[in-house]
Amino acid sequence: MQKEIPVIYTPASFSYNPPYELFNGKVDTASETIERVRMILTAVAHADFTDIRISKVNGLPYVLNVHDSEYVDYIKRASDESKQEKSPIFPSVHPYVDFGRASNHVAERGQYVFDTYTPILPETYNATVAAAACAVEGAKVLMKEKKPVYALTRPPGHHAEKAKAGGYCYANNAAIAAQFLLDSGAKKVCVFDFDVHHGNGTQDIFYERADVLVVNIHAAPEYKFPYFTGYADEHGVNEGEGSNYNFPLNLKTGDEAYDLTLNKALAVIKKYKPEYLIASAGFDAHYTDPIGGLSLTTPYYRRIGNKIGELGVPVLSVQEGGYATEVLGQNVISYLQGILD
Ligand code: Q9C
Ligand code: ZN
Repeated sequence: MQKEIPVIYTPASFSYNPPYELFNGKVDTASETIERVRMILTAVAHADFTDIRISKVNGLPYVLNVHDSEYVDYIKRASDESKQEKSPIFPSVHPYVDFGRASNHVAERGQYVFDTYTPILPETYNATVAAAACAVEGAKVLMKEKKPVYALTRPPGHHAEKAKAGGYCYANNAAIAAQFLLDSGAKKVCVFDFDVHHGNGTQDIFYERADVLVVNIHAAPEYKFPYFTGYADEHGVNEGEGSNYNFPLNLKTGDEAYDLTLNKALAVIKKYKPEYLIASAGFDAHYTDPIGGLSLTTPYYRRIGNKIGELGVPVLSVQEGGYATEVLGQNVISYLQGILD
């Protein structure tokens, strides 16, 4: 059997460079850098089991199948505004009543972006649509070839809600791929998210639906971003009741304890019997990650890949976080190798 993993990326991932983030009111170094994709691409180029492709799809129609058109239009307008102003766009006032209406550009900044870590730059809109296209192209390959695929998406996606950006994410690449598979005839898809942060965006998008099982393992919201969601009792509502699972972990959780939780999460997935699995693959649970807080090792990412591979479900891995740039490429390779084993 031929063993290879197509890697799909876009040059647009190299086009934007967040200058800083605002953390608790102070200017802080941006974590989500171009260096991240550079390190991953270098690592996959040196691995002999990868087949590197550039995405050619127009992502916009697929983005609009998941995100509100007013929100997508805002990201586009704010990108243009950033270019005019020669300055990144940050929010300052967030909606403080649930009947709030955003009718000027200051209000919109708070309406459509939920934190101060996610600036909008001149290139944000294009890069966002192009990254989503990588995930869709990955899903197309998955359907056709029924083999593991990896979408090297930057900006990442799992914090982006239907109508809000946040956590360095503007379009939810994994959710867009899942929706594409459903629109192409699949009945049951699972998104499994092992980024160290809770995938609040993916949870938001599918919270009332039973056609997508969303399973998350992450550092508990008591300690880590996104702070307000990711508790174990968030199970979904209405039709979606019972198709959302959260496995929050204590800080410093290492390979061994993580593995017990991983087994529980995979048992939930097995029981659901998805036709396709989308892995929201973040590598910020690594012990050297500057913002993560958990303690996984590089060899353990291979175990995660092994166990995902053993499910016997075609899997599309979509790149999320991972900020220890020195080891990011090795972590990705370790994980992908694990899927193939
Ligand atoms: N300056 C993803 O991993 N926290 N997003 C920043 C440190 C924001 C992470 C605090 C974490 C967002 C895709
Ligand atoms: Zn993360």
